Amino acid sequence: MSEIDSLKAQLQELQDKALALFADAANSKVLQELRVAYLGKKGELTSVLKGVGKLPPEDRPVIGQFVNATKNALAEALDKAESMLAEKEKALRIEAERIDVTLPGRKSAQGALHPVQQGLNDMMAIFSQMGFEMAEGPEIEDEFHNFDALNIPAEHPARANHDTFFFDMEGTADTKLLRTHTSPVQIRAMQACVDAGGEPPLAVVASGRVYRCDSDVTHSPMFHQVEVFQVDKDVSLANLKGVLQHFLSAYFEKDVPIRLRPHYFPFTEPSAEVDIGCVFCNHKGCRICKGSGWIEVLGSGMIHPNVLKAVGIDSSVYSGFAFGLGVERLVMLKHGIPDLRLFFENDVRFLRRMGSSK
Ligand code: 2NL
Repeated sequence: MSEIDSLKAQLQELQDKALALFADAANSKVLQELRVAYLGKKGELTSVLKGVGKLPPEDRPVIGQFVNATKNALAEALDKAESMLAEKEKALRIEAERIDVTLPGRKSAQGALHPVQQGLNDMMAIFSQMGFEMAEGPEIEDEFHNFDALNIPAEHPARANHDTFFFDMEGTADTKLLRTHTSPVQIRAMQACVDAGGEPPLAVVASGRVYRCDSDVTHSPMFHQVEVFQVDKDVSLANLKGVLQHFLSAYFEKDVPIRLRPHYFPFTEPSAEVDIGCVFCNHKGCRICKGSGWIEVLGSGMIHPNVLKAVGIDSSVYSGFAFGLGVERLVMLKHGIPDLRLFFENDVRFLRRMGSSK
């Protein structure tokens, strides 16, 4: 075979092999490698071209045309295969990235207020609606606001160390303590009114954490109180009972019977404990109310003249009632919660069961 025919055959063979490989290329990366292998500087076509030099000069243009045709055929086939692969790869990528917009969304967990906070908010809303102004005060108090102003003298058992958390304050005259009730907030509210040159009528509801050095099944060292007072001319025990009747029926969401039982508090005179008809047996008598049909819910009374005196309100002109309640106790009664400790363990099963979106 002549030199030129052999070269033509080589070129034809190269083209046939290349076109088959291009058509089979699995992806654009393989195709790119094939482009380099055939059309690159050190590629197959270049090595065939080296044979051209050995041809007689008159044959060179003929084979030159043939080489160009092969080169064009390869380039064209590569471009075609490349765009086909690009199409295919794009289609695959779009399919892989497809989002099913009909799938249901992922729900995020919804929190809820702690049952004590919920109860506290409900109670505050009721008093707020009745016209009582809301007040807050410090949890770290002094002896005057927590005790003296409330007619609790130094020798009173409520002041004994076993009930109160005192701060260890070396070389300081003013003893600090954690408030044992929300009453000092009320004292501060009365003082603020007098200091501003004002005078009653005053109607205030205070709430917050209180602390007692006491811990067992029915007592927590920290609990919550809501406390209410009203001072004006001619405020009577009848006003107290009316406010209590409305509040307790609103909170328990039914017409609960109430009764006032004589009691003693240093800061009120007369004082009374307040019972509601037992919510467990509907006032009939059961194990929980010990057969009486009544359950104690809070303490109350007419503000002692010494308390009004301590804040500078004239007790010969003004009188007032006051009452205080334990939030945990009322929430337990409303929801039939059997154990105070459930409020502080933060077991999510309990919290979820009690949870509301309020
Ligand atoms: C209870 C009893 C009570 C008061 C709190 C009060 C406040 C002032 C003056 C007079 Cl500034 N009294 N508060 C009165 C009676 C009872 O709480 O057992 N709470 C859990």
